[in-house]
Amino acid sequence: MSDPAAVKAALRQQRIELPSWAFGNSGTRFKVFAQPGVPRTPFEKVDDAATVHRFTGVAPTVALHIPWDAVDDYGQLAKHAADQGVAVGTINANVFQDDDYKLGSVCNPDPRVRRKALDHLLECVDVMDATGSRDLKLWFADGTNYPGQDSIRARQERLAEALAAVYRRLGPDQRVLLEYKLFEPAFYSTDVPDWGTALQHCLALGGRALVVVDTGHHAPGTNIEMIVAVLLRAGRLGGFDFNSRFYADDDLMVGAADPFQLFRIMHEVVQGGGYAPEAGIAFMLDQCHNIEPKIPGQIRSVMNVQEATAKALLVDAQALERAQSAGDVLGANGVLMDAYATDVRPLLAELRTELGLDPDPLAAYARSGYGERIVAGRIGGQQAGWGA
Ligand code: RM4
Ligand code: MN
Repeated sequence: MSDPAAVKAALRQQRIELPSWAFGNSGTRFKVFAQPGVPRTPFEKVDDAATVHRFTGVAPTVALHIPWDAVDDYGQLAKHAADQGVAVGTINANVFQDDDYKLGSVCNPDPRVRRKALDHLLECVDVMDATGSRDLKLWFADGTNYPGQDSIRARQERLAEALAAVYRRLGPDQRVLLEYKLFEPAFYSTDVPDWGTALQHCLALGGRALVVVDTGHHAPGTNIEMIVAVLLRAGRLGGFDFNSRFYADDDLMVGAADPFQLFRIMHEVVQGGGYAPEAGIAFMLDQCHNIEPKIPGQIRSVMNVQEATAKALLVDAQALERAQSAGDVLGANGVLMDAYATDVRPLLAELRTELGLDPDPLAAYARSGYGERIVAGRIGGQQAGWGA
């Protein structure tokens, strides 16, 4: 698709999900730097997410993390979101922040701890019922630090058992997205370390179990777009957790470290038929803004995904196919690079104007005074954060 009008029409359809935790305080294991104006409640996180949507027009859902976003009445939170023009998206479970989980959650050798972890996952499905969420996203910090510490095989069995129990509990329109991560916090073995392990568990569960690719969760140099292509072909790509990393997982802004990689990933998504809304792929951000302001950080991230997507949509698929079948190595590479080298910012500015938005979301946000209002208004209470 090299026709700019068609590219704009496709970009209009794009939906990017924001993570509630991006608006809370975050940091490293060394220090969390608090920022003024940070939300104290899930309701205020939703307000910030809605603000990002107001200026970008393509981020109408916000993912929750339980218990960080636990509230008494999820229906009320969903209604608050709707009043702000957004909706609650994916529900993320958290079985990594309790003393009981020192040796793991659903893979823990102690059946009592496994039960507790499973109960939390099932409770997350209750939350989905109340919010109308489609997806449950599971990331497990489970693993071991020392060879021999626990049985790798037994831990896989325990994992399979817990996943099966969660899968049985899902409603007919609900899905489970299983996320993998190479290492950390476990330093020797991680129970879901890679897409192969995740896919194997998903295949055992059924068609509504899908793999989620967190772009920061791979070894340096991993060909992530290849993983995307393979999962898409298998019909098991559930979504993305977009972020960037320079070294290990660090949740920097998507497209900041390697915009070319993001383009290559989006190219595989587009070519593999994963871009259309019917493909059901969730394009989510999973980021933390430790040192930069959070709402502009999210706006920038949304824009980075849009830019990579626009370039991927600009690839002349027919010319690429012709060059590929003719064995024209340089020609095929040239088609891809032509799209990547295109400055898509004017096209995106045009699209925003057509959508009734300001062509420059960051400047418009800065002018809006929202940042100053939340600093002045959110006084007292306990700022949200993940409390490292
Ligand atoms: C994990 C993983 C999850 C996210 C948490 C906050 O590393 O990426 O997706 O829920 O961090
Ligand atoms: Mn993630």
